[in-house]
Amino acid sequence: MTMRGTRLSILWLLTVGLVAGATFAANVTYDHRALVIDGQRRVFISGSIHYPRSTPDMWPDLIQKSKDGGLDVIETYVFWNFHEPVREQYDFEGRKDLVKFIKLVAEAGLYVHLRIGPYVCAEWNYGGFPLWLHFVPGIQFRTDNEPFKAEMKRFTAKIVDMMKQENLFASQGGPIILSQIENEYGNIDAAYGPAAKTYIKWAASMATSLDTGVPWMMCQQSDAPDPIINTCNGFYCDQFTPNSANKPKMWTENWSGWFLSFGGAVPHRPVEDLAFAVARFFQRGGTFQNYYMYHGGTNFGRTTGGPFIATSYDYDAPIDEYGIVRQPKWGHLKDLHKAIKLCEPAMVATDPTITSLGSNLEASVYKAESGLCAAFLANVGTQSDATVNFNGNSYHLPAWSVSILPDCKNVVLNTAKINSQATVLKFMTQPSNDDADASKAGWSWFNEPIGISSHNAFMKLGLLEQINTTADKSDYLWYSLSTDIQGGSQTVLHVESLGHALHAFVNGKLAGSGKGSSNNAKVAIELPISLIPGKNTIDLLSLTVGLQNYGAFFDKTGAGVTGPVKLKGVNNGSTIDLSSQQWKYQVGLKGEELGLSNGGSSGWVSEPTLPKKQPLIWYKTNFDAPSGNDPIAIDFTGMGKGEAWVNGQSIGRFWPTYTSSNAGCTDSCNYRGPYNSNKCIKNCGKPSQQLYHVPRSWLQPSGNTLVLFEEMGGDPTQISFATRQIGSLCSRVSESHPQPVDMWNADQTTGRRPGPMLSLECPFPNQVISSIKFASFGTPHGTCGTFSHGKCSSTGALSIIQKTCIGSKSCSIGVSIDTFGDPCVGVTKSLAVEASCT
Ligand SMILES: *[C@@H]1O[C@H](CO)[C@@H](O)[C@H](O)[C@H]1NC(C)=O
Ligand SMILES: *[C@@H]1O[C@H](CO)[C@@H](O)[C@H](O)[C@H]1NC(C)=O
Ligand SMILES: *[C@@H]1O[C@H](CO)[C@@H](O)[C@H](O)[C@H]1NC(C)=O
Ligand SMILES: CC(=O)N[C@H]1CO[C@H](CO)[C@@H](O)[C@@H]1O
Repeated sequence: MTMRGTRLSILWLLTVGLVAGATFAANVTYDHRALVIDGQRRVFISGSIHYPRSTPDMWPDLIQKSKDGGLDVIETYVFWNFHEPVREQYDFEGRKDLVKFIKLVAEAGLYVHLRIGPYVCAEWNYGGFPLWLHFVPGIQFRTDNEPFKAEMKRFTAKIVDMMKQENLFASQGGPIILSQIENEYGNIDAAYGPAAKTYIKWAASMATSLDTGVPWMMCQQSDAPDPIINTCNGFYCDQFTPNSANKPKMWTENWSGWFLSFGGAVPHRPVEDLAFAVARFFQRGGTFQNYYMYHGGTNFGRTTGGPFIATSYDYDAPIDEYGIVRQPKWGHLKDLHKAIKLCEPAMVATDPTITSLGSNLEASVYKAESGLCAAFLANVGTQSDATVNFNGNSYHLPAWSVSILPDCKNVVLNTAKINSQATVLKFMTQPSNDDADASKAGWSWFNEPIGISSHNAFMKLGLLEQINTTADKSDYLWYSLSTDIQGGSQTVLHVESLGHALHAFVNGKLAGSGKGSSNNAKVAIELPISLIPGKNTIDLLSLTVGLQNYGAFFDKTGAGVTGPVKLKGVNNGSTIDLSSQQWKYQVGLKGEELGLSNGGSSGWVSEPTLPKKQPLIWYKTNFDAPSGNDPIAIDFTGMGKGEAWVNGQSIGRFWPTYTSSNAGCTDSCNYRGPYNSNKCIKNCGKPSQQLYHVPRSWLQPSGNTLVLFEEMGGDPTQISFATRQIGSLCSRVSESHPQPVDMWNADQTTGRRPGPMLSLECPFPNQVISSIKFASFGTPHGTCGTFSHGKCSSTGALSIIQKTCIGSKSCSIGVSIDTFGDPCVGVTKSLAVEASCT
């Protein structure tokens, strides 16, 4: 019922929005300072949300949370292979409904940055290129090549026309203020020689000729021809300058975290560093920056690029994979955005004047003729805090931080001082709805045949490259050989593959497996085997785990068993190379041919006993959705590697047995100093990904079908459901923090500055603060979940917080001795609180 209500109101909003939207055609241009909308320079905060990485049901909430977080613009790539899986057969339904996504953004009152590419990288399969493109005669990707340019132009024009038909460009009254052509080509264009230059010139004029009425940009392309704006991608972009004095300084990918790989640890970028990078960019004249990602989401199905990019694309983004705000990241950035927006009038009026205030200390002042003044003070040192004098006042600047002064006098925010609450999220295992035994009895299965089983199999002399052979119709390719070579007692099967993973069967038994890694996809295995007298069969199941998406000529990175394949130590001790023998090939699995993924087919059995720890088994069961509205995950503990489908929709590849290395994690992540994707990683020595998102909208209350294909051997009875919930709500605010940025405008009228406040708010609707697990005013230790009292602690803090907060959805308290008394005179105190909501 609630669902229906939501849909109706969205429909209503859409209709009203379109009518309203159609009347506001905007004139979008740019100058050396900023994008200019209807003659007004603007400071824009943008964030990436890729529509296919969530479900249409989630879109309105993700967009609203982005707006609440202070974004002005939503950025998305357009995923060519998702929309045109077969040449000239387009699909824009469901998760592919780009127009609907853009209209929802417009509805929320936000702008859109449409990055058409159509090469997108994006940790997306094959960088977004459809596989059929690879088979176009004479094609060379991303260079001055006629067949490629013709296809690129056709798809780009198709998307632009679609947008125009729906009046989605700002010039038509729609939300799109900016579009991208190509993507990070400048990083790799040297490899393409002089043709790279002509290609980029062509791409620029092709895009411009499509006449969208809004500017185009290219990221990481220092030679982007006019009028295309060249922009910066990176962890920091404060040092970037565009290639013309007429173009604004724009940052189109600021990596809010990093992506997860199977076999990798979980990336984490501390918000103090992210906020520092953003503030530095605006301090040094930037006016548009985009978080890559603001919501990362999930690589459903076989959409992940790679190889080895995980199914979760959480990205440590401000909104997590499940659509819940990640705190304090989301909240601190929200405060930062408000602080920057307070500076916008001064920032768009003039260029900054940048001066040194000492070693590692820098001030930027935006002082307009009208008298408007905003300043940013930075300490870019990684070790020591500093105190600086600026305009006759003294300011304390922690190491690696920026203070923002919207009036050139009062600090409204320091990037290292977090006012936002933190939340600890947890997964709660859901008891199985049937009795344990009943649910175990509820599994049926199908044994995938080992080796060739399809009449579509074919013979070929020698070993074939996999992507050319499968055209990515499946992850799987069988290489099969029957031989009458006589083995010895010490025969070894030696197989080399370009990747990505491999299972070798000898005479119908799994002899061993091998896998590459995100650093090196190649596989080489040596397996001791025993051959029988007479015929022996060798069946190699080679598989891909997401196709390459980045690098010069990435499309030519092959996969599969290209050899050599050898038998070492045969009867007379010699080695026999089998590479150029007559091999038999089968693209894909029997179960794929039968369409088992949606639960259909008559091949399923449920007796005599459920097979466990055996390779190549399809499993099926029915389940009821976990109750409530919390986001759902499946915990794949007990399983090896494969793919899973819920009601016929692929939730992605699972691979809980691929663990990260033990090294490289630290308990105390120091945000000070330049970030890189290996810094502050978490979860070392554990499965890279154990929990896999199942969108609520794919489930019915009961009678859902779960199908798994397990390659290596697993025990499906160990699988469980979990729901994403809030564990605790915490905050820690010091007397030395600036007061909340929200109160700035009120102060401007009253002239009073009351000092720092601590605020808590239950994140889910209909929740109230139900208990205070910890409260201390003084010198408390620890972080959320591990707070403890320090030497100095006011006695009344707990009861004061309880009185103020319990029973309310949110509460705010002044962090000062006026509220709590002074437990230690002369010491800077802070207030730490841990609460829970129900
Ligand atoms: C759009 O704005 C630019 C710069 O502000 C101006 O030169 C141009 O005439 C405007 N175009 C229209 C159609 O209003
Ligand atoms: C695929 O086949 C083409 C044409 O035979 C060949 O040029 C190319 O190198 C092959 N690709 C790979 C990755 O081996
Ligand atoms: C060993 O046996 C293989 C196949 O049975 C044969 O081709 C090869 O010539 C033999 N090598 C020697 C050194 O006898
Ligand atoms: C140069 C580089 O590493 N670019 C990467 C920036 O981050 C995006 C998103 O993770 C990737 O798509 C690029 O490959």
